[in-house]
Amino acid sequence: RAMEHALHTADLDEEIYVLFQPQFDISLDRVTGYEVLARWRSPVLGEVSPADFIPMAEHSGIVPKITQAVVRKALAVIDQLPPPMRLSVNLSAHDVSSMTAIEGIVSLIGKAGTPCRIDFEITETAVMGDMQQANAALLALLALGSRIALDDFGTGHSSLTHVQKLPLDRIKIDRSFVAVVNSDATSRAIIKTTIDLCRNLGVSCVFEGIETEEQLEALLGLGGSVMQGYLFGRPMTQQMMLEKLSSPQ
Ligand code: G
Ligand code: G
Ligand code: MN
Ligand code: NA
Repeated sequence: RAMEHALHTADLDEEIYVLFQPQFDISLDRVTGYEVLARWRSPVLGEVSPADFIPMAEHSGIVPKITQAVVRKALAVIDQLPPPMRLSVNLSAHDVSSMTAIEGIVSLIGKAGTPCRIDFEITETAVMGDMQQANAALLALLALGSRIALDDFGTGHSSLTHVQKLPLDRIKIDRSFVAVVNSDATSRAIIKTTIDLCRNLGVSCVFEGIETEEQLEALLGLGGSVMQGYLFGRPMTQQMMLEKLSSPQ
């Protein structure tokens, strides 16, 4: 209740801030983009985890406002990233369940004018309600030049219908599979099959939550190429991201 009230009265542009986590392409041997991760620093409640406030925001319908604040922050930094580097923003169910919410995002990106280097991540759970509407929403983003990733793949309400019907550029294999890649043969088989699926579809396959060299080696052995996780970089501030980019390794 207190959280809901604090969120509804929050100055979102002020209280929501974002961190950036690198995505490393093995075959290109460089960081090709960053996932943009929302954080909330409430003057009343202090730091609130997105694991707490995103579901609440989703439930109370305020999530499109948060998403738009995050998109504005991504647009404010994108020009400082050397092309072809891109940023990737997470979407929730409400962002794609009405054209009004999607038009808010489209308008922000349209106003920025420059060739679009903002991508989006959507979970299977978020598109479940009305797949046709979600599809139309994603097509509107695609028309801007954004790319769409299917996030947390393999968890929640997985269905190959999503892969079949949605206009995807990448699939992000959930970190729960990565975590056990060296101890669970079933997860390894699922990863291998998903890599093959991505290859056959011509979409890229991103691994999340890589924390150890052992996990990385196993994924490379299975043919993985785009990696995200603490081993490659924790979510970092804009300042840290830009400093790393300007300092030679
Ligand atoms: O950053 P962290 O791992 O703590 O995020 C926890 C969850 O919150 C993840 O599922 C992540 O996708 C989600 N999340 C982070 N930022 C955003 C955001 O801007 N919008 C939405 N919808 N979800 C986000
Ligand atoms: O649901 P989504 O994939 O968008 O969530 C991304 C979340 O995963 C972020 O909250 C981020 O902080 C978290 N994360 C990123 N890398 C790692 C990692 O290597 N290990 C763990 N445990 N979490 C990670
Ligand atoms: Mn994500
Ligand atoms: Na994910």
